[in-house]
Amino acid sequence: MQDILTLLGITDTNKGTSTGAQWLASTGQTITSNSPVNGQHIANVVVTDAEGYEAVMQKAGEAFQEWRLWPSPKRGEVVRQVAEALRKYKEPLGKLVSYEMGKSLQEGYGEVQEMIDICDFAVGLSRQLHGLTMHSERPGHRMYEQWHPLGVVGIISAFNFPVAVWSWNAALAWVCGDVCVWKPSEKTPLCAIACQHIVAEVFAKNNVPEGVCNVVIGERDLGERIANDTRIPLVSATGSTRMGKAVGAAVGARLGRSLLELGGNNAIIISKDADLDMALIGCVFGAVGTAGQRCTTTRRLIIHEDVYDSFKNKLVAAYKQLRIGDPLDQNNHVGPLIDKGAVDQYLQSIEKCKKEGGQFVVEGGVLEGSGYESGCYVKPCIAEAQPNYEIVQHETFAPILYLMKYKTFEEAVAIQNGVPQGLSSSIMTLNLREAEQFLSSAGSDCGIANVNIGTSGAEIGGAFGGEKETGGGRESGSDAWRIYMRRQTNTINYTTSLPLAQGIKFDL
Ligand code: UN1
Repeated sequence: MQDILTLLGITDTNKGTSTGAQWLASTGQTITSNSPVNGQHIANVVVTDAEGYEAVMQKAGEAFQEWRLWPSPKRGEVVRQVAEALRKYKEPLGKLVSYEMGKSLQEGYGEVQEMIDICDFAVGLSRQLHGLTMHSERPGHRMYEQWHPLGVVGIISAFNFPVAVWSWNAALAWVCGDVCVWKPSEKTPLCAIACQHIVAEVFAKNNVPEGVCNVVIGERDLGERIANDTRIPLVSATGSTRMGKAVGAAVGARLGRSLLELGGNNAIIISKDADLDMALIGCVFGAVGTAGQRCTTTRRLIIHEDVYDSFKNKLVAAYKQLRIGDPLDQNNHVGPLIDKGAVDQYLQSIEKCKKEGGQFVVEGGVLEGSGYESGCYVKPCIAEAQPNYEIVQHETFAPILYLMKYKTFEEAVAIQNGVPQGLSSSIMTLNLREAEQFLSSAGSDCGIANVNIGTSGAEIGGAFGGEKETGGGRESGSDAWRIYMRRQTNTINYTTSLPLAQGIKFDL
């Protein structure tokens, strides 16, 4: 790992405040990054202090004045080169993601692939930041709309996707002409430092002004600073609903924009008309992939009574096959949770579920002994539960799967929608009527609704995000770029008189 850290510009103690090529000295305390893989200390990072934050905001403001004037295809060309650099660094960066966050190596690489893909998407987008034209009600007038850069975008990202979610925001924001200030999770600061090195090299080669790509390191107070900063017109925040409510309230109080991507409580409906073998793969990967730490993780299965027992037995058998251990070893399916705090939450949720009457058909527990020294490895588990249990209504960021039974399709949809969150949802069925009803306005209330695939692993080309307590934000593909720009409506009069709209007469 040491050679990878060196290659990615990481030392024993890293400065955590950067405007691009420059790393600013801060006097703040340091935070420590430990690997959940083996519990070992990786490196320290100096926290951004108030002065460092001001220096970054100053630079970001200056950089925006210049960056907004670059033609967007030229900005796109720089982002194309960022994608090239990410291709070059895919292996070491993917390994660092796996080592610092604990997800499987394949998923670490997959995350870097998502970064490459969004950069490619953004390059094309840089020539397609289209506005509409309208017909004026007045003769000799033309109306159209333009999309202009917005300014400084604050990006607050979570530990579970320590690099991809930032890139979904940053790649789009950059082609839109914005500059970014990134506060990564304090649990995965080294991934951010590595990305900053990779991007800074590309930016410097292209004479991109210092301050287009900034990193600040800190905890909750730094997030609050960003949320309250009127110089930041858009704050994009990914994390818990609790965090999102605080960010949304602070940004809303100053009438800024926020893009919130918060908790999910994602369900798959297993119809009696499902291909159960295919459904099994989607459900197991959805529930245990990333050790249940995706916001799109499958947390609930709503199973038709006719196939309930047979599908439950298939699940139990599949869980017995799961190999839990070092995520860097490609033979393992499930790596560790992020830290011991997450392990505690997992244990508490299991207890709570039992207290409410849940029956575990696959028992949970913390693994001990050789290979599990970090204390962060837990067993994916399955409980039979009722939809109204408090714990079932709640997102626990761990591999706990709840099984529920249904009789009618309407009942299944009601259970699926009957939680505070609204991110991702799926139905497994070969019945066209059911599939279409699930996707209709009376079906799933989530931002993502799938048929015959699981709830996780969305592609970058679609808009990503969800409703209700998930926060309503959309990022990544489709037209998610619009939130990073300001819309301007323009009306031009090319006649020799000045007629007023709505037929109003005003003679002097
Ligand atoms: C997240 O967990 O915050 O759809 C993002 C997925 C990934 C992204 C998840 N592409 O599972």
